[in-house]
Amino acid sequence: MSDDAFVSALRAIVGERHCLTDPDLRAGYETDWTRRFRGSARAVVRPGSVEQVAEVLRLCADAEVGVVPQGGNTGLVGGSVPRDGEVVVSLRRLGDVETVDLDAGEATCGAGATLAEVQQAARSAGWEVGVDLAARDSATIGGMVATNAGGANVLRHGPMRRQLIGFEAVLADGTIIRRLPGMVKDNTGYDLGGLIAGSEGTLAVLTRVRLRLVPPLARRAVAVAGFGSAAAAVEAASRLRRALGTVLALELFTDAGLELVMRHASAAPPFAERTPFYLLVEAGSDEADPTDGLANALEALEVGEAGAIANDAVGRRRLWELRERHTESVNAEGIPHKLDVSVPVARFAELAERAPDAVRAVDGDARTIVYGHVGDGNLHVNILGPAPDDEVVDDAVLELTLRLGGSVSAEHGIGIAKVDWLIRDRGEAAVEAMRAVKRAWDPSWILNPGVIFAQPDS
Ligand code: 2HG
Ligand code: ZN
Repeated sequence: MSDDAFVSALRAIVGERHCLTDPDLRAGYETDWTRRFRGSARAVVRPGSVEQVAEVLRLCADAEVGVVPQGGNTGLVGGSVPRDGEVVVSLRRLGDVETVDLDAGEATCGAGATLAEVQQAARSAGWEVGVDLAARDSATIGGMVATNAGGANVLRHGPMRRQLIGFEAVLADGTIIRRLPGMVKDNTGYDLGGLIAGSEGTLAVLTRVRLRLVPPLARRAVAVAGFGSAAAAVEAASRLRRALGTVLALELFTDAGLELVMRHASAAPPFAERTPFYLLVEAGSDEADPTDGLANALEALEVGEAGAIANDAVGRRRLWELRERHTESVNAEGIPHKLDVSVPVARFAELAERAPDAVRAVDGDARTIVYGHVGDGNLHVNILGPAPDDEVVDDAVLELTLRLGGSVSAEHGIGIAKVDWLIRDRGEAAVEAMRAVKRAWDPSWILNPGVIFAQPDS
């Protein structure tokens, strides 16, 4: 089939308006959020139904054209942008939040609904989504399941895979599979939804998702405390976890990161004294106000005056922004290298302290900003300075992570950024088992080619 005939066939499926070939219109779909990863697409299509997604996939399979599924394009490892002439399938138009089951505490929505939209629907029905993250206004539920996104509340509710109780997806040959009734107990053969979760668009294209919801906590309090070392902050985090009934989040950031957030997000520091490390803790309760309990627990840590606490919505948001606005503030400084890694909690402080040294050892001019989710052992190492395709600093951080017994991807996925590291992390046998799944589900290798592992003949 000629290129023109292929594009005409795409147009016939999704309609003229939803098949973008003009470079200006494609541009926003072709570059990732960090601007580090970009490529060009043969076309961007925006299907309006699962049937249209299925037809697009059938056409692409017949023509042997790669498909890059895309939600909110907030991924950070290059997995949602084209590499070389694929068709980008944007799921944004499948954005309805169809039902919230009040009794069961479950929501069903299109893959293109944003997290904020689902949170809004859940809240107005008296429920809450178990996962929350800073990109909530753009990140879509389909993309979040496809990447098994984590965020700040994994400590309490787990990542996206744990919220998933039903899905609808289109396989590489255009077959639709659907399992949406929503039953927590459903041991009926292989857990296909669990497999699609975290497969980064390489096994199927998610079109609809059913999520379990969690009961909202009536009261919350957020505190930020300052520490002289990462080790002291991590030690405090585990003491707080034991002392407080319900801990929703335990987050770490540094003074270098705070400086950037103050510069780019017009934020004020949490308190007058500046310290090398900061720990943010959020506690919740169904009944009594958790503020006193949190304040007492912090006092017992003896961090002196270097603490701030808030239980009203505005005050809590102000403290949360100091942590959540790191990503955009780092981006405002330049194109970052982003390493999202995790280590056993016992090695977390060591990683946070040693990562900047490991970077400095290979690039004396690079700037390293670390922040992350202490409770999960998940550190985000952001590096500014090296050219986007210079991977020396990336390798140094990933090397250190493996030496500390960690994982090269905690919550952002492998994408195209860490393909070479997958085998070093998992070993040949495990990666071969993953490839076998890929071959069975997508024999022509058209779904998100180049993501997670290199194509067989490349
Ligand atoms: C976060 O925890 C996100 O804020 C983004 O996972 C991490 O910017 C990053 O590196
Ligand atoms: Zn994170």
